[in-house]
Amino acid sequence: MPEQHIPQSAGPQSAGPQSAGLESAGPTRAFDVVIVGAGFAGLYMLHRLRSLGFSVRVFEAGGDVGGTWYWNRYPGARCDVESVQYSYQFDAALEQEWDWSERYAAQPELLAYARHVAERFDLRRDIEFNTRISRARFEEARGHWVLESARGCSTANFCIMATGCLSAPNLPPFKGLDSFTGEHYHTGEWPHAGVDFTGKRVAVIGTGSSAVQSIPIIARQAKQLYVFQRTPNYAVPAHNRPLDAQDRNKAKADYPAMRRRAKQTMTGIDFDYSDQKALETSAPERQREFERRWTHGGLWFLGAYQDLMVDQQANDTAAEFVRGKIRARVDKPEVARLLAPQNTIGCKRLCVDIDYYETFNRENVTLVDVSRAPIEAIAARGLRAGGVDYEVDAIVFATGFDAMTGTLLRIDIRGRNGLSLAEKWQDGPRSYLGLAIAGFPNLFTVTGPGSPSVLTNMLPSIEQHVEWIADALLYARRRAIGRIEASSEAEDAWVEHVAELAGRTLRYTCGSWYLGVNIAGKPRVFMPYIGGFPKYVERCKEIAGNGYEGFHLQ
Ligand code: N01
Repeated sequence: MPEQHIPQSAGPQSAGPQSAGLESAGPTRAFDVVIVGAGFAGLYMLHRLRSLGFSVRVFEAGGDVGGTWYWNRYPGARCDVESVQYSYQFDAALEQEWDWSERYAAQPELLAYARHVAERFDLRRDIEFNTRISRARFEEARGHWVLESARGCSTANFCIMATGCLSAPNLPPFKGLDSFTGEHYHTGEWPHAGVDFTGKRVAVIGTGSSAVQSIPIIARQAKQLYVFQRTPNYAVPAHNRPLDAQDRNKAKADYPAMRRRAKQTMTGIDFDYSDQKALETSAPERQREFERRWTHGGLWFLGAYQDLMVDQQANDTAAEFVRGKIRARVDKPEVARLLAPQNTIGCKRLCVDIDYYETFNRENVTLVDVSRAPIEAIAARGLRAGGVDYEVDAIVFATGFDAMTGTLLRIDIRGRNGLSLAEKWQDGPRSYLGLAIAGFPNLFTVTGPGSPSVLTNMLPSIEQHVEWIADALLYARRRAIGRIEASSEAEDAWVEHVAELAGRTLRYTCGSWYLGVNIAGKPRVFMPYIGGFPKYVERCKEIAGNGYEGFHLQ
């Protein structure tokens, strides 16, 4: 709620001529806060701060709101946390008025939801679209941030990076890509007009979540589809379905209770997580429990036993169950064998599928195993792998993202004494709570590395960060504090704690994007906080309650 007694900032003011090095002319504008990104994090951050009377400007590289759901328009893109949970909870009226049409909303509906929120709270007037921030630097003498884009320059006392965890697409440097005469696309930068693959020969490279969602749909259009798989992934069925009026009314009546339950779980998702250990139950019992969860569908599967992510033997029981399902769903034993992962289930992000494995029973789909012989090169008319040429009209790179740090490091961010974030993070991301970085005063990251973020339902995690940051800014304003900076000691302790918790799990047993392994040269650091949503929220509350313990306030 707006705090009426706090005077409204005078709003954007001219701060004189632009500083040197800017890419375009025009006066520098000054705000209390600038936010980078107009996805779900940036939208709520704007709304929250504006209602508290701060002058705020959002810069967004895309042409509209939506973030992830603005860019990831590939066929089949949809959330894999149920829509009624993958939604904002900060406004009860918003919850009640929005009707989700499916158990897992598809990208167009998620984008429509983001647009609805932007309109409902009149957010667009403070967002500048098609504006990619290239540099952000802290000016020590003035105690403010200077942000630059090709369109101009702005200053603000506080800078909030709401840039998303999976927003920097990864296109590996395939030899010869420039010579390819067909079309090529990255799932994370899909054309807005859509792509029609009817009658085409298509290659999909990658078998992560984006591929698992898009392959069944591309296969139905294409004349021939080649799937280039380096590592198979585990997928559990979504059992997606339309929601009818009864489903919606039930969900709406349950919203407050459901949100409360969700806040008590590790992932911030309202699931019943078992507190049993897998090996303390009999094999037939386990089979029944896995089957029950498989039939229900979705990520809930991994909640079957509390030790699945810490005990390899326990994990093996779940992995073998899914491999059995793959063998049952795929007609050709050799294809089933290749599709069945051998690594720890849940080490890489578990995929949620609709007809993925059955797609490989189609006559027009070929699985190409590139685990031993990598894609050698791309040529004018196709790809070469394992000494075989595959002629294609289109290539889809479902090759993922430079996760968690990529988007931030693609901006030249400089803190005190000109320290660059790239330098600071050369051995991996260092952050206090995934919210603030020592050496970078008045800079906050929403769902940054070191926070639960990608291991949780993103929406509640975003909301918790937004509210924590807004409270911190309010605290500073009430006490005339101009500078908030994480201390190196608090940051070091947090980084150590995050690594120590991850080290107790099976998360280091595979090469996942959580660890940065998918990006050449990226330090191998488990980036998100794995201690669970409730513990994390509690710690954030304590820190704020203790007068922002671990922060220097001036
Ligand atoms: O990316 P990924 P993604 N040659 O990194 C392969 C979220 N998300 O976009 O495993 C051949 O998972 C790579 O192979 P390997 C979700 O959190 C959510 O699919 O490195 N192959 C892998 O198979 C997800 O986890 C949804 O051996 C190459 C694939 O490309 C995250 O985003 C939907 C290669 C990349 O998989 C990322 O998912 C979509 C090469 N040179 C995404 N380089 C929802 O459902 C890479 N690969 C909400």
